[in-house]
Amino acid sequence: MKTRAAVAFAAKKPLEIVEIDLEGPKAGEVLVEIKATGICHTDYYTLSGADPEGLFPCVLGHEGAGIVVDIGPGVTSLKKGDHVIPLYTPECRQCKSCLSRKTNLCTAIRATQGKGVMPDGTSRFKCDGDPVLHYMGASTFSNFIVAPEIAMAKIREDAPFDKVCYIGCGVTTGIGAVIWTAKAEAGCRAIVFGLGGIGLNVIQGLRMVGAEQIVGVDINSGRKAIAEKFGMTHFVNPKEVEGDLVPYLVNLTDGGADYTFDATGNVTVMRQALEACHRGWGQSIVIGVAPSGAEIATRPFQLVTGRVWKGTAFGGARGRTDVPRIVDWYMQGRINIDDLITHKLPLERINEGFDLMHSGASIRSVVEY
Ligand code: NAD
Ligand code: AHE
Ligand code: ZN
Repeated sequence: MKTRAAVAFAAKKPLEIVEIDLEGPKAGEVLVEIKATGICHTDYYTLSGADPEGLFPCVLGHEGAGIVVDIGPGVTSLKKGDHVIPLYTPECRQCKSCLSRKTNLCTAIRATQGKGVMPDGTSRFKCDGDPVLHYMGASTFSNFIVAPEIAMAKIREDAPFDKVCYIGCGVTTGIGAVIWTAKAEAGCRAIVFGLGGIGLNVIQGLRMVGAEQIVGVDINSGRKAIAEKFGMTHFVNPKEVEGDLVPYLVNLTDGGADYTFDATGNVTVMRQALEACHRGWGQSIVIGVAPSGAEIATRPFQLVTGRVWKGTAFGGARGRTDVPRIVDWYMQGRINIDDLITHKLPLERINEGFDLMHSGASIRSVVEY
């Protein structure tokens, strides 16, 4: 069949809207009509050439929602008509990682997913007869996709696609980093570095668990009002702090935060986030994806004296289990997604979504098909 997609033909080039060919689902795969997709910073990271796994040509996009329109042989967990959110972190429930209960990083299809192909080693997309690669097992910048059934969360049918698509990455990553990775508790003090599409969801996760102090740090003071709406109690613009940022934050949090979160992808900020943790127990959670080759540093003394450095992918969420629950939280009014979706675009204008992100004008742009 044909599908309309925004194709990344090369790094650093605008996406091109073209009609490409999509082969039907093979064993264990499903065909999904994507109804809406969010534009995440990670899509730009790959397009910019900073991702060591970045391959071209490919169909980017990893934050979407849609409807199953066909199933391949052997598919048992989904049927035509099911509403789904594609998962770049699948959940096979059988691999060593899934069975360990210690991580959400399912390994069942990671090797082929990282090469931009389906588990049989081939791509379902073609343009003028040449293969076009998948991205993060999702490729939600295409109106139709094929993906393994273990990489689909089945969700309730009354959930609006143009809102819950954001649960496919940003919402789950931010809230999950608080509740599953940090396991932050009521009454804690926390600092969130970067108040964008991820950091604002960290803030709402902290409010959900009952954090007492939620400090937001961003070089864009335009983020203060929206962050306050989501639960931030104190705002800090590093450019307006006299002297070093870390002692300022340690003082503001009465000796350092119980939990800090990097949602910038900047390794200097990651160090500040670790060092702003409380001596003895503070935990710093790395969410941001740093450019290829970047490294983190600190004095080992920071760890010797009890600070903990951790990272999180997809907020530690087990997609098929946890994503439908987060959709329920949205439908019950327990989390706010609507106010973070600042822009809606048709596929033809998808490149504007990246411009809006870089200028700081948008939190999340969503493309509706
Ligand atoms: P975004 O561009 O919407 O937001 C980033 C924010 O950080 C902006 O508000 C910006 O002003 C702020 N910022 C930039 N430099 C700063 C600095 N030096 N100090 C303080 N604030 C600074 O991006 P996003 O969509 O929120 O994504 C944030 C990061 O998280 C990206 O690196 C993205 O790739 C990554 N990410 C990781 C996961 C995961 O599973 N680990 C999932 C999604 C996104
Ligand atoms: N391909 C990059 C890594 C990018 C990365 O860390 N991706 C996160 C999700 S970001 C979503 O917006 C992730 O889940 N990583 C776990 C995994 O297995 O990829 C690189 O540096 O190679
Ligand atoms: Zn993302």
